[in-house]
Amino acid sequence: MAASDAFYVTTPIYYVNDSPHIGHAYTTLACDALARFMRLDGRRVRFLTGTDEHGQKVEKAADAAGLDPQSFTDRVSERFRDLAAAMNFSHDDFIRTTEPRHKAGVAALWQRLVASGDIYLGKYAGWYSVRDEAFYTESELVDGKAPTGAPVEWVEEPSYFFRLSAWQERLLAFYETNPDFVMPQTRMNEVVSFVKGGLQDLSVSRTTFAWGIPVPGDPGHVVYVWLDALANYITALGYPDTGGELYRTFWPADFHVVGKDILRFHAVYWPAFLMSAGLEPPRHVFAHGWWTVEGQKMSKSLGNVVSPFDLIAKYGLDQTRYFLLREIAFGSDGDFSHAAMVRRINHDLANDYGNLAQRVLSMVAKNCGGRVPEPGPLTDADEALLEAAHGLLPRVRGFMQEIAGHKALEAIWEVCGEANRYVDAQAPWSLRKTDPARMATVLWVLAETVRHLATLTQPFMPGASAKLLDLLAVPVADRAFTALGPEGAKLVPGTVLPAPSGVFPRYVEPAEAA
Ligand code: ME8
Repeated sequence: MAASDAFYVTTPIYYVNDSPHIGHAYTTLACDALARFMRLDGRRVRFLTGTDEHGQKVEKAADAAGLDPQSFTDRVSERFRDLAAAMNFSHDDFIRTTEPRHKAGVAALWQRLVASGDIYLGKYAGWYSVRDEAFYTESELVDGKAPTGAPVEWVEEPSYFFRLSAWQERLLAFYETNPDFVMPQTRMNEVVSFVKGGLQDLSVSRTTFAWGIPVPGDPGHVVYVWLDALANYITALGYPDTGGELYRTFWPADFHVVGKDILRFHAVYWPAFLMSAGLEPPRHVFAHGWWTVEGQKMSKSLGNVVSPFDLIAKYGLDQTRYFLLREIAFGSDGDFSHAAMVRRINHDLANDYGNLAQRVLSMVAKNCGGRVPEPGPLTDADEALLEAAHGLLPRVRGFMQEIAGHKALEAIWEVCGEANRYVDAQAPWSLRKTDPARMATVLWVLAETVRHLATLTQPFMPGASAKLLDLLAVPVADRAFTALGPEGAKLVPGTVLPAPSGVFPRYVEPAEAA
């Protein structure tokens, strides 16, 4: 049983057959925001990402690049680590399936499954899709292709099988006692009906290529890449050392976050492997939706693959992070478009949030001698705004518990809107001459509100939020969520503030800027 304050979140480990695109950046970003949120909320967090480096798909990609698989995976895996740095991801560990710690863990897991009597030697004859690294039955094919549209080839080879068919009832019982094992709920329903439809034993070794982990005791076979890959979530915790600190603290995982394309592997095969090995299944698998680009499927052949590196260069890092997390409901599909990106940057970030912060900070600089103003008695309007700001954390926490980052941001922006309306209604600029004490109160209430907003936007936009907190001279020790709410830390009147500067510039088309 994991420690009660522990929180373990994982991304899929990405195939190194190709460079990272926004789909990969998206999943890890959602996990990063969640991990950052939980850390600021006082949880002991472990956040894992990595690369999936074995299998026929990677072997073929290496071959096409004219490299041996290890040199090739070293090179492409590096691109994913570069992405993590470029996106400011805060993972605690990056696992590569070619590492000795992982290979040893997979071999141990295999032996455990053999000991459970769930693995037997047979012969596979059926369809295989290298692109999906998945086996398909004849009845699953659509127009001679995998249901995903990927090409398939006929494969006949000796193979070890996992007795998945024997796990049907136990999986259904597990889903029944853990109805939110798969999130969102509609995905849980899909998984249940898939398993109710009957399960076939799963081929878990291949013999027609060599780039993989050898089957213990039978090195003519390599372990099926999905059994190899799924094990990363525990090998990164030191499995087979289940008595070790990491494993004891963090397993079972709180969330495996995946795209909907790989839900079946995580929600059916993985809990079956784990239960067979006498290990606990994860608490939740969250399957998110799919990004299209300007209304089209993102694909190399269409030449419309969006590089996160390009987005960051063009729009800025926190702008990119904000857009991806805010634009679509986590779980639903969504579309990336330049117009939508610019709308979010100029409307939500520059006009709503940036402008609020800029107005408040520049009035404080100009009219309060660049120091946090001293508040007097509070009016109902002041109390109402502060209450809204104080009430944000429990609301945002509730949303983050279901990885609804879009709802969390929506709630934060509601308060941002309220603060903008309050500035207009209170008109502190005209109080300067008539009632400077009241102006000071209004500006203090606003600065406190901005402090709440900036503290809460840290998980989503760590760089810009830190800059805002710097501009409010919030000590680093007061940036965790314990500093929020009526009992939290407050801005101290008289504190000297740095000279204000804009945090969210408007996006101007290069042609307009020239
Ligand atoms: O499947 N929209 O790796 P992979 C949203 N190695 N998310 C997308 C996306 C898109 N258009 N395209 C990709 C694998 N993703 C296995 C995983 S885990 C034990 C092994 C994201 O490189 C999404 O998270 O094909 C999807 O599940 C993942 O990338 C697939 O990455």
